[in-house]
Amino acid sequence: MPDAAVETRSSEATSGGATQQVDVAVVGAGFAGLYALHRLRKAGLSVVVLDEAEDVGGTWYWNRYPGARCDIQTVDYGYAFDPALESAWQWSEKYATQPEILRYLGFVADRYDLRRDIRFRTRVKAAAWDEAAQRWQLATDNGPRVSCRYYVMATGCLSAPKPPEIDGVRDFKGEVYFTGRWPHHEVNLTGKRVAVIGTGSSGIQAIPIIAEQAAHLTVFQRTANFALPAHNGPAPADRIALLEGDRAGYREQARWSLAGVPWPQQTTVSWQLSDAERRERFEKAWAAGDLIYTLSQLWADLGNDVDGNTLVADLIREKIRSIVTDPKTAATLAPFDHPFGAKRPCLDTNYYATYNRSNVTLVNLREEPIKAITASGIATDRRTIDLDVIVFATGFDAMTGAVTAVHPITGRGGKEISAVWANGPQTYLGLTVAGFPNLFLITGPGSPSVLSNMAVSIEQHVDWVVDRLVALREAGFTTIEATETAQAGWSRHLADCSMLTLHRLANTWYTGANVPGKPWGVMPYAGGVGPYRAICSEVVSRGMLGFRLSAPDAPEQCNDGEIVRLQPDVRLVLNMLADMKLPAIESLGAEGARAFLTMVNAGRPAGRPVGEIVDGTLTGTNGPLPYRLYRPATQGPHPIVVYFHGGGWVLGDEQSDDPFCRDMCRRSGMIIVSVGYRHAPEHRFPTAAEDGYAATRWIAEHAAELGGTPGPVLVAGWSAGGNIAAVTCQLARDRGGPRVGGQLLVCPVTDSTFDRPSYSENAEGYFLTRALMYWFWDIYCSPADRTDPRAAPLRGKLEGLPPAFVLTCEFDPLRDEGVAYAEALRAAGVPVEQLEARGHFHASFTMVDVVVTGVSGRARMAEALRRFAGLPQDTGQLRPDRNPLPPEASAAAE
Ligand code: N01
Repeated sequence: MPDAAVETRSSEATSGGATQQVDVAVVGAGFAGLYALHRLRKAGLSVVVLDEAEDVGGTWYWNRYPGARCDIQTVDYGYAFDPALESAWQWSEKYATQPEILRYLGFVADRYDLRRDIRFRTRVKAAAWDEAAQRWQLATDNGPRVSCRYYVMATGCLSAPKPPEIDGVRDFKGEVYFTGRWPHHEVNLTGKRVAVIGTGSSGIQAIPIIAEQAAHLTVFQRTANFALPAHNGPAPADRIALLEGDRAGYREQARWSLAGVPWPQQTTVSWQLSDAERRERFEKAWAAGDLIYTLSQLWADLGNDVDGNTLVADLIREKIRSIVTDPKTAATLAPFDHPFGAKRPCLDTNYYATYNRSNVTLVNLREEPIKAITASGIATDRRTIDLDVIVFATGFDAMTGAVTAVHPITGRGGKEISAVWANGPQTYLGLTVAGFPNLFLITGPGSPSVLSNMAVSIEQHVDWVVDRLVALREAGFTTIEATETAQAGWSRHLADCSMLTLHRLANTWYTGANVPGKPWGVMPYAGGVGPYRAICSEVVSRGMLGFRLSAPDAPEQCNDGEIVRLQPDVRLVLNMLADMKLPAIESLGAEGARAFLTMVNAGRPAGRPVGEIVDGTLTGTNGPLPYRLYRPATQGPHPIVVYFHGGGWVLGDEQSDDPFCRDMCRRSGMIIVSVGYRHAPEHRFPTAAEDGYAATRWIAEHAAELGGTPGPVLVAGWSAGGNIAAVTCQLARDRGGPRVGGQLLVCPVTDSTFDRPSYSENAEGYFLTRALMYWFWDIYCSPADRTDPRAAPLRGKLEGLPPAFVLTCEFDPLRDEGVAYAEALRAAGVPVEQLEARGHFHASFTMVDVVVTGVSGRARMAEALRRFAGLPQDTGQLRPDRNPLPPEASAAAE
């Protein structure tokens, strides 16, 4: 029975009467369980590992289908904790086969004498937290029960096969196999009519080999997947040389990398490269045969921007068409419904070429779905295919299934983990779960796990857990448990991280979309291996933040809180700035600060192309002012937005917010005119305010010459530029024009007092400091003038102003005065849309293509501008990154 093949993996034996008492019980004797056993033992803890298999290997024990091999290069896919182990083992290939990896794990088990503490053929039937004993009690199907202080799930991420979900499986009279539970005996497919259902990594590896054996192979494909050629062979000499040149350095670099393989971070973006340069990079990657290289080294926007991604997806589709001779089959094999990398891409050997064989047929389930499996084969709604063998390569109930499907786990108050996770997994760090004391998940949901080189992530998790258990013992604690606050904060951080990548745009097991009824959510941590490692260390250095530590005879210790409140990319930017130990801007003097800003701007990603950029001069009150005009690529005329840059009335010019102006131009489809207003200390208050007003008037009067539509102009500005935009609206109302149709205020300065909470909460550490704001104010405006509404628009009359969009950032000294302005505008009857951006800092939304999590906020700003101008809402044609975000994702930045 196929279902039985999935569900019944070991014989049912009865538990003995005795109970095995240990410090730690570990479930799973794969990569994670073996290393956990080794480290726990070395730490002096008594351990038992339980596994229903007959030997070590975990996923590599079960997944022995034809063609199974690793798709991370074997130089990177192994233990790195012991250099002597590394020298004692030689991989024979670039990508090792399943039998070789299994031999390796057996070798490791022997070398560290691990088998003596492993109970094979033993399934845990239930695990329950015993409140009285403060221990976990485990029932097993073979041998004694286990009582342990700590319980470690080393069950992997892909260990619970998914049921086939196709009617009639039980009726089939032929042979049935699951790639994830391939029999240990020889399976002879020679001369047989075989079907493979599923074209994920397992199917794509198995199909070419099965095609060579079978009389006929029919592949049932529901979703075409991206596959790259492995070009297997000996390990590449350059990687080996790199590793052997500095083994410790190589491994350390992997630990701090994004994916757990030591490739540098790519900074060149796709639009900086010509078509020929992109093709050259792609051909190099195609020839290299390396998934992580291809995902990370082509161009920086491949993984987070739909347009950057489409460029590579198109090149892969072109390759498929060049390999597969039948155009209809090639078209069916070309993935079309998800970005490259959003669903796990595959590494193949002769996969696409296999469809040129005369004994292989591809059935496109999108065109002819399976009606049922019958006694003799598979019936689609167009035909019946007679078969001797059906191979299900239909995947796994990933990540959560690897925990909940193993056995009921009952924590405090009788709560079961599957009930707690009914709406999606809740963890702290992907390692622990509130309400489940002393339970650890190795590479659990919420950790980098499957978005990383598992070998690296497993070692990091095991090391963290064992180090914590040792520290607990030394401190006299016996129980550790995540708090609800910490866990909820981690869920928010996970959702924020999911905005960094395109995984949310695919139906994939990463999000649970492959299992009917499973709650949707990007389950692995998408913020990268290195940043994650730093966070785990920070939890410890901040006094076990988010954990409750206790012991029967000791006072409880609980340092509650959220470990990451910043958006993940904001955190990276701020950490990078902190590491650079830059001087305080206000210590540089105005000239020094301007030179500093020029240097910083030179290092940022180039802005994206727009239709046209024109530099010109307009007439201000006291002479000419420079401007830079950004025109969309679409047919004009276009509404005009007059833009004022940030820089505290002291720094910057009409070019200094260039990427933001380009972005607004592309997203809104409007002309942006960035004004070079005059700066303090050369020109103090009210010069900037008056220049802003005069420039707006001039631009409105010259709209037609500039290619603008007749009618009101809009104003926008960031920071001090937001101040000028707000003031301009008031002056335009009071001085009889020009007509302003709307105002976009991004982190605006609206008042001249410093007593609101955001000034003290965010006084330091978030780039714009309180001291810097003091300095800006002192240079720009004397204290006597600061109550003038042209300096502090919050103090002006607000009735009759144009509609506003006010954006404020949580970690910004200016947050509360921005919020106050929005509230005051609303109270004065002005229509206001407000975005209080959680986890963002003052520069988040102008750091285009650096702070990727700012995308949804900028999309909303552009929509507001279009609304102010009376344009229809963007249908997706205008935006460069037309991400059809699920509602959860669009809300994440707020
Ligand atoms: O599973 P999958 P997998 N009717 O979920 C299809 C790792 N791995 O075992 O995409 C018809 O990727 C399903 O279609 P769709 C690796 O991380 C690593 O192949 O849901 N079709 C899909 O095509 C990998 O990602 C290696 O529309 C059905 C396929 O079955 C992960 O394991 C090797 C269906 C399942 O693909 C899982 O890979 C192998 C149905 N009812 C695996 N249900 C290495 O090399 C599902 N499908 C290390």
